[in-house]
Amino acid sequence: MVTMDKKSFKKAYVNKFLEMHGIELKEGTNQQKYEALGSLVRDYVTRTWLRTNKKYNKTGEKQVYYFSMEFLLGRLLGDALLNIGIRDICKEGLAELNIDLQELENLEEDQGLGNGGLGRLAACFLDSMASLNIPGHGCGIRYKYGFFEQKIIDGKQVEVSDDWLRHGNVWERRNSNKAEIVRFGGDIKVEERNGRLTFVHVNYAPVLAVPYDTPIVGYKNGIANTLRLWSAEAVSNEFDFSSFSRGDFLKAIEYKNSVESISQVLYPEDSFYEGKILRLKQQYFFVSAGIQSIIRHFKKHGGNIFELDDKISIHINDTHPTLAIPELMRILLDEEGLAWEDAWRITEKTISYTNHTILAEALEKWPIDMFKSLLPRIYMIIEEINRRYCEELWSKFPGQENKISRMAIIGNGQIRMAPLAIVGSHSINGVAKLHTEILKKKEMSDFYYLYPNKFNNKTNGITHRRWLLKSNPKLTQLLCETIGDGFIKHPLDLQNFENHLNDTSVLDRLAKIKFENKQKLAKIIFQNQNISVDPKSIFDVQVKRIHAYKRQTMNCLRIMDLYNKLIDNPNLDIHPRTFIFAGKAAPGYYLAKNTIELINNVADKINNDSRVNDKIKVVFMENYRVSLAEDIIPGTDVSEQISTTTKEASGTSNMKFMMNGAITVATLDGANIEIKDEVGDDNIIIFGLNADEVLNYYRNGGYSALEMYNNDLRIKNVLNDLINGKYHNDRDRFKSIYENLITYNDEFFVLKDFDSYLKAQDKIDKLYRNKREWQKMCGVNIAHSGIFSSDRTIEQYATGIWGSEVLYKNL
Ligand code: 26W
Repeated sequence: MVTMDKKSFKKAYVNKFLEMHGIELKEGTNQQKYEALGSLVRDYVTRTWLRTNKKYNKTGEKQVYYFSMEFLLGRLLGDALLNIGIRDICKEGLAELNIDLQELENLEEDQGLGNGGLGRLAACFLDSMASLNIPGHGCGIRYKYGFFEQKIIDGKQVEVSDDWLRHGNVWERRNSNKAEIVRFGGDIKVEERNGRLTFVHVNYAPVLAVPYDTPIVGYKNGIANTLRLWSAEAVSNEFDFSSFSRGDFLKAIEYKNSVESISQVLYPEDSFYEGKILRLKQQYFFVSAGIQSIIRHFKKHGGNIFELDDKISIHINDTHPTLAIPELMRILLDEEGLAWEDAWRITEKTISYTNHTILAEALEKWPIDMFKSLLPRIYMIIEEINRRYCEELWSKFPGQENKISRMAIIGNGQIRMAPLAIVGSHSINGVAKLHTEILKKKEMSDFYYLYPNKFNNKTNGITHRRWLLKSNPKLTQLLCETIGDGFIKHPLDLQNFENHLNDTSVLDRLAKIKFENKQKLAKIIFQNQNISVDPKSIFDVQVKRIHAYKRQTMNCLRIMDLYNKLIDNPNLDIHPRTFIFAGKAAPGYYLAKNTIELINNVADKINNDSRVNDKIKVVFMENYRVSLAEDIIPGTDVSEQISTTTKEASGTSNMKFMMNGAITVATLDGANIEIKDEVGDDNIIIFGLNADEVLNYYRNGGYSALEMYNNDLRIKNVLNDLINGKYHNDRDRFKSIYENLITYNDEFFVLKDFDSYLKAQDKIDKLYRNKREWQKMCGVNIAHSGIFSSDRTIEQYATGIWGSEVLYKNL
């Protein structure tokens, strides 16, 4: 926490501006003003950062390293100001200089180095670790281009590269002196040295991994942890390797380009695995650099390698960083000279793994040939891990050949990352109760039988600092006035808000705050999309990645149905609604892109039909990202969490919405179940098939989409509308959606759940008209959202998986 007053802040800011830009403040552009502010705040943070690192080195506390291919941080300025405790001073001080803080904050590029839930979870976790005094650091890739920027042109998604570094990045510090070399390709020579077989890597292509460090500031606790992102560079020319010494210029350029491509761009797929060699290179690149630097630092400060697992935890975010296991083995065996058994024991105790999806198509497996030539030594180690593990399997399951080949790490010409992650970690967790149960009973049941004690649940969470304090200051103010500010450090205290829900003046204020947030959102919608929407209408929102299992299609079909009903009966008695969508589709995912186009065409048709315009409007907001989510969520009335049951591992936007007082319409999937358990049946609208029913259909069949079509006129009409030219002159335009539902028998039960979804929406309509009851429901949701703070989640990881001392209780 930084202590200062407004006057000294102003002085420091004016000086900083002058120093940086060499002109007077009043002559500067907003961009320059933002840069000066960022730089000043960075200076404040730097002192804290230094102190924190000193403290960690001195106390020798256990360090946690969170390895992730993705960190979806969003903007950092606002959060940093909040966490160091000078946001108000800064806001007021700038105002006196005629500068609007919010305007400067809006100039910051989102740090969008992630796809969706998994990447944002990593960012929330970093914030919670720092705020709970846990020495926990991120390790990932500094992609030159983050998640693509989405433009909507003629209703279609167009991808534009995200050049997020073009104005520089005030938060990062390049640490060339801490670079590591990562080795690709080459051969392994086996030699005997002092009676021991040693493995020497020769003829490899070296890649220089340069770390860029960003401080992660804890909430008013004087802690700044580190997010270390690695950038790939060519090693300098002095490096001796044979092809270059002949002065082969083109080869040298080729080498440089191929090296730099490693950290060039984030893969925009978040549910579908493709065996791309570049992705494998990315994975090994950051994992190897990260582990090498951890061990180097550990030894530099006198660590005993046999005590590594007491002093260090390495957590892998899904299977993407699984090569941490063989890489740590490599270092312990080849560089530290440990025996296999010792190295294995230490590795398993150091590493833990979270699974984030049960979608089979997301499971990573690499072709052996490709893997072996890229990472020859790592391949040898995986082979040996697999050999020993299969021996264990043979002795536990004699004669069960099928089972063993199913569970093996290597099989069918591929290396399977999930089995490797399970075998090499001491803990495997799912991200919500149902998800963990499905892992244990179904997806990973063979492994659960083998290692029952490794499996556990850690229901996801979100940082209430960003998703409530920062994004919804008015609601935060109301909460502070009614229940005090204790909930900021102890989010479970939000429960006390429930005691105020019979106070009509509190409910009035709650309603007023929601309305003002909706006005603000309406303004943004108008600015960005040029559509005017009425803040008095129900804001009904589905924002997330576009995917068949998330069922944006079902949402769109019910809007089409409602439109039909309104045309048939202009007096239909409904409260006006604004349907808001946002989300990106993977560039190669045709069906998802087609869904975006459908939504936009439906929006166009409806928004231009004066017969229905006082009742419904549809908006697709371009370029969904963290900063847009911060604008949308506080202004939402209805949160759509409508995935096919069993498919959404947890969901995290569901938690953000409830924390901001939206009512959830949900299937009993992922963390929706836990939200329902918290708020009670009366404060959430549940619909659709349950998990047993879905699993039963998948196992035994018996579902016919065509039957649904033939027996329900509403379904027949909206499906026909997909192909009769109503929403596009080209009748084939939305055929893929139609065929998915009818010809391919609706894998995600859109039609099966349709009726119950419509009923859920009718219920919302009725509830919303009873203003007082609605406000109370919102209040109950807010009051019960504390358990979904990522502080709770991180405390459970710390005590249940990492074994790190949790000191925050003593704060
Ligand atoms: C190999 C390509 C790929 C890349 C990323 C496959 C799968 C992923 C992620 C596991 C997808 C993801 O983001 N999963 C989401 O993780 C969130 C955080 O736990 C959950 O809340 C979401 O339910 C889950 O879909």
